[in-house]
Amino acid sequence: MDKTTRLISGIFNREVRAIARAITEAENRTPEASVILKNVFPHTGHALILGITGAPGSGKSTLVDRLIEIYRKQGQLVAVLAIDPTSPFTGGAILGDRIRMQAHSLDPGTYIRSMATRGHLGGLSPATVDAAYILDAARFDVIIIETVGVGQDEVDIAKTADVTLVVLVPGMGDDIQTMKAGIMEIGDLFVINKADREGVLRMEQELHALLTLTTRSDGWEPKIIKTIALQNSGLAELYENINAYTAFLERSGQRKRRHAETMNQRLIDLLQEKLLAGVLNKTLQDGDLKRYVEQIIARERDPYSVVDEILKRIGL
Ligand SMILES: Nc1nc2c(ncn2[C@@H]2O[C@H](COP(=O)(O)OP(=O)(O)O)[C@@H](O)[C@H]2O)c(=O)[nH]1
Ligand SMILES: [Mg+2]
Repeated sequence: MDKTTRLISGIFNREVRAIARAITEAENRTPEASVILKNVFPHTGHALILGITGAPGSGKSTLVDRLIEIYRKQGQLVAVLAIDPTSPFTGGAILGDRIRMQAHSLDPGTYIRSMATRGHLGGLSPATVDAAYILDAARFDVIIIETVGVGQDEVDIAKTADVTLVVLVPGMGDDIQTMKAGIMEIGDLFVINKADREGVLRMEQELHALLTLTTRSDGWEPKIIKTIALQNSGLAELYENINAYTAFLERSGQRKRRHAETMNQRLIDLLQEKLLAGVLNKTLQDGDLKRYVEQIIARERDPYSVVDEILKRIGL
């Protein structure tokens, strides 16, 4: 058996080292990752993918911690992918998450991994989706993806997850105003965490007013759940509402529809990634891009003809 084949069977046997190694390969976009994912993909589609997004410090990790407890009590296997926008090695938040989740990390029924974002481009890195497939194939029942809700990430998470929780805290009225437009389609459930703080009622009213402004195309009415994650309060209600939403997804046929959308997006993302890498590899030498940029700045050339010229070289 070669190395990659061993790694693949390690994933199916839920070996932590094999899983960790495979996710690293995916992050590095290696040829091995491609082999692993091709073998793993047919065994996916069983896990519940739970997205949780919100501002830094809103209590996402604390909520995740509580949710792990609930799912583990039901005998479910839980994996967490924590996406940190800063460096995964220097981010203080991640260190805090690690310490908090340490108790769980000793439990073989949970797997916790932090991952970097795509960097300046923002959004979920393609490796995050790959990691979710690897964990799904390892037969984790629930995969929780925690992302910081800044711009593109929260839109991406809604496209990837079966259920998306948007976490807010009292006193964030201005923030929901700016989220206004997309908020309904992004959040399936809205969590007002830190409900021990002042301004909960006002927050709830503002959010409720926003949610009643529009109706969702799937007919689901997003619920608002108040929690105090620190005191484990409201978590049972959150869990019940997650179940109510997944039941709705099945009943209404929306799960199938969303799955089709997700796969469509996945195909486009992969194609985009491979095409760009292919074009850059095949047609450009070191320094070419920089030279083009200089010519464009000097108005000797325009970006439109440069792109046409590059594509022509590969027959497009
Ligand atoms: N007062 C209060 N503090 C909380 C609550 N939930 C979490 N926190 C605290 O808020 C801080 C940030 O929590 P964390 O889970 O790391 O937030 P994240 O950045 O969204 O993952 C931590 O100090 C938590 O202990 C809550 O319900 N009430
Ligand atoms: Mg966190």
